[in-house]
Amino acid sequence: MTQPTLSIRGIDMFQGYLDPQAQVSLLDDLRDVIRQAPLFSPVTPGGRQMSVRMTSAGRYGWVTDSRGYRYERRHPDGGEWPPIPDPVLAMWSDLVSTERDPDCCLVNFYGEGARMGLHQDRDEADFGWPVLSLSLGDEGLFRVGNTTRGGKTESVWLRSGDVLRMGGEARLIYHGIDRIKPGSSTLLPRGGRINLTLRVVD
Ligand code: MD3
Ligand code: FE
Repeated sequence: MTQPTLSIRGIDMFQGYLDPQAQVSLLDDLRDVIRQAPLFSPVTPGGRQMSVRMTSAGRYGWVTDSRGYRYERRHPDGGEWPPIPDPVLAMWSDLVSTERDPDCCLVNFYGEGARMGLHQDRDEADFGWPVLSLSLGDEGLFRVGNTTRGGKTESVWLRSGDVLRMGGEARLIYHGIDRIKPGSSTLLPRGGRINLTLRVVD
């Protein structure tokens, strides 16, 4: 059983879960994913373009546009999402469950200046399943709030190879990424940060 290195408000952190060699290898798999399902710039239902670019792998992908936030079986370009890479599924089996695989692996790309405001993840049918997240590339300043809007927050830097698990009460906690630290990792040749988020959708 892998033990968390740190827990913040019920969010379990596994710092350095993936070693540098495994990160490089996974990056190759992600290049295949992005070749089959190119990153796109999502627009919120309110009409604002997000600074994070996204794509997905798995049975479902997460999308947003003027029609709302939701999961879809196809990429906005019309094709099916590629399969979730095996090393990502192995991480899920180790830290969450061998009973079932996640339905969606959301791929978020943060270039310099990209951020993600405080939000809850609540587009899924069953909050009983944890969410798992992996950080790759430049460090990102992660902000953790509460299960309701407002109140005090805590922040922690997420580094390349770090994994977070959000289950139980923490599943519906408000969270976001304030900024990334350009040049803090050599994993991505042109810099930036990638976050993978694994979820059971239906
Ligand atoms: C806490 N992504 O895609 S990962 C997202 O780094 C998202 O790209 C951020 O928030 C990123 O929705 C944060 C950490 C994370 C992911 C899901 C959570 C924290 C969470 C769900 C519930 C609580
Ligand atoms: Fe989120």
